[in-house]
Amino acid sequence: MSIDNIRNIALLGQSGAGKTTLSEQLLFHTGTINTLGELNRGTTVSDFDPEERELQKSIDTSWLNFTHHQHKVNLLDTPGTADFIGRAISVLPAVESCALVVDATEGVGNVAEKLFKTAGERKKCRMVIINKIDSDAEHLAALLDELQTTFGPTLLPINLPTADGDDVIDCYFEPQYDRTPAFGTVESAHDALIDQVVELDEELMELYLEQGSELKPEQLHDPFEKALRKQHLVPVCFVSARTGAGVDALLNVLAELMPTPLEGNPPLFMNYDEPVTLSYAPESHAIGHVFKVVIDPFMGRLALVRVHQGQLKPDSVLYIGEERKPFKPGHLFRLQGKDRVEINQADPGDLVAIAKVDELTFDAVIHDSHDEDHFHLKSLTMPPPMFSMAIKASRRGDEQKLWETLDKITAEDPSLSVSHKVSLNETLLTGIGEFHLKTAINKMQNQYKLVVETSTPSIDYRETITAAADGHYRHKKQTGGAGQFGEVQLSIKPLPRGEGFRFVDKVVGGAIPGQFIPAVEKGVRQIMDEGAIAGFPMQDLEVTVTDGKHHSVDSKEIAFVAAGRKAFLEAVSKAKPVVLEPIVDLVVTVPADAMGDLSGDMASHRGVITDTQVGNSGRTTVHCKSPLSEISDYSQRLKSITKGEGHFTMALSHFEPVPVPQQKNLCQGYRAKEIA
Ligand SMILES: Nc1nc2c(ncn2[C@@H]2O[C@H](COP(=O)(O)OP(=O)(O)O)[C@@H](O)[C@H]2O)c(=O)[nH]1
Ligand SMILES: [Mg+2]
Repeated sequence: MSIDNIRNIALLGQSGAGKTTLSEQLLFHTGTINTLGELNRGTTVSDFDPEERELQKSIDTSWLNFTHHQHKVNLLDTPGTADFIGRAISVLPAVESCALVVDATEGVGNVAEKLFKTAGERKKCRMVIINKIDSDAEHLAALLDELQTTFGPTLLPINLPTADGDDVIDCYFEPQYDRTPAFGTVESAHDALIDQVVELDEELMELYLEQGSELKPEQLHDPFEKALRKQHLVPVCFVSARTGAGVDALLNVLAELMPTPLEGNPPLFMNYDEPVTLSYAPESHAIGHVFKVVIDPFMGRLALVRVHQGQLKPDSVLYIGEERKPFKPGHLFRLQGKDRVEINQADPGDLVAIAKVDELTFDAVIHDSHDEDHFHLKSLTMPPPMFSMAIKASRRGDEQKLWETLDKITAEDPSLSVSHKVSLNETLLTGIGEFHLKTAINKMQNQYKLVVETSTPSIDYRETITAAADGHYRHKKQTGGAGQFGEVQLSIKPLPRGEGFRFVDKVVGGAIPGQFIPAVEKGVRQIMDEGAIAGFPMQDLEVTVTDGKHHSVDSKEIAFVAAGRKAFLEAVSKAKPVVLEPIVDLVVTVPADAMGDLSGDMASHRGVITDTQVGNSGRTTVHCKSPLSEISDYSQRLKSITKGEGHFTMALSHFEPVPVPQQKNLCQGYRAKEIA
């Protein structure tokens, strides 16, 4: 397949905008499938995963492909919920262009907005597809205005819907001047497009002034691509994925106007820290990038690769990054949803799947020469993970399986990760939101048949003191022959937040001999780690050893460790100790009419609103500070406040004392046994 015939396009958009339905229509209209699948029967090509069939929405990206006018289009149908945004962003390196699908009845949506802006930052050529014109043709003009306000005046229609929403009218290829669209005129839409395209090309501008609007699409092709590349133009199309209206016109736009791999902006490859330019000549060294890993519980692992340079063949000898050991793909596949078609080579610019190579992980670069050992793609800005859940196997003996399954689950999703908290012996699964984690756990249970128990993770509390105090302890033991003796006098005082721990030795005259001071510090540090009042690590205090006593025979290290611990515990008990809790900065985006409910909810969960910004399109961005312990269920709460329209991010801000009632709860049951 010649590179000029390849198009790689990601469909982005809010969940429910109609991406999956539209993908099905594109396959149907190109004769790739003979019948249209249905979402509510779970028969679409794209939403094939059992979880997707049950939820009736996409939770992962699928790769589909079709041919139109001899052009081969690889289409990536991505998910559009906040929890799965990572699975959409992570496939951007595979494509030149992104098409944002907008629901005409709902507007663009905040996840979609974020995705579209991310695509812009990643230098993708972009277009907008306004879907569902069958159900709302009246408000389309206002919607286009709103989109232009959000994304800029470079959004220009390439066709316009009819008033009944049954058809679209071409304004570019062969403008149908005699037809009347639902809004605007074909002529003004056509002229606005041409004006925009010729703006970047002086020669063409002159020609345009001579020829007027007689310029043919062929003359305009290269400047059109340039305008897309420079993000000077974002064409807009109208469709109904339900009725099929506008789908043929859209196919022409995708195949004829969206860029080939050569026409799009080049991939952001680096060699060490230096940007590199690739060559698309077929004889160049092969370079591919793993943009996605899919693991089927029965069929095993598949790595989806974008070929950026050279060719891949089943018997190519390939290296992964800096690895010395080569591998051969064995088989190469093209995917249509879950179906695999074996192919005998993958050409530059195309996508390909490689089966059963465990070492192929997301973002890996494969190549056939050591010259490219240090090639990597400029890293993506992924959404920050916000939620963790403690997880363990319910059945004894399943621990190994738990680790293997977690490994598979996280391989598929770059925004899921696993960590182990040694102090609490907890395995934590961390992701974007609650729904994200729950979907992963469902998959572990349903598809991998692993029974797991989950709990809300332990919050990372701390302890500190709020006053200065002294402590004293004499450790004396007489067991059989040898005795133990050590006596410690110390004082403690609070340090500013974030200062950690300081230990000062002010003992004079050898009251405690120098060699035993480290033993005193060791005792104090043990309590710093274990906690004095509630079992959490202590921070932000200074300990000064002021005096003590020793015994020439019975003084040993162990005696001073014990005396240090207990003198410190006594001092802490007098120094008004408190438990500190993590406070996070939350940034929440909600429809303006949800503001009242949002602030009520914040107030009842100890949250404080610090700033409010009213944005375009009726959305408001709210900055808040909230205790982490109060927002483990925030995605649920926000969903019910905003009917699913809200979206939030969070990051650690600082530590603050827990209010008195919670303080008592936390300290209950934890008894510093050693305080006499
Ligand atoms: N009226 C109407 N409904 C549509 C259209 N396209 C999709 N839908 C419906 O919108 C819902 C979401 O569609 P889906 O394809 O799953 O959206 P996705 O989340 O963007 O993939 C489904 O109920 C579809 O039947 C359309 O053109 N018109
Ligand atoms: Mg979908």
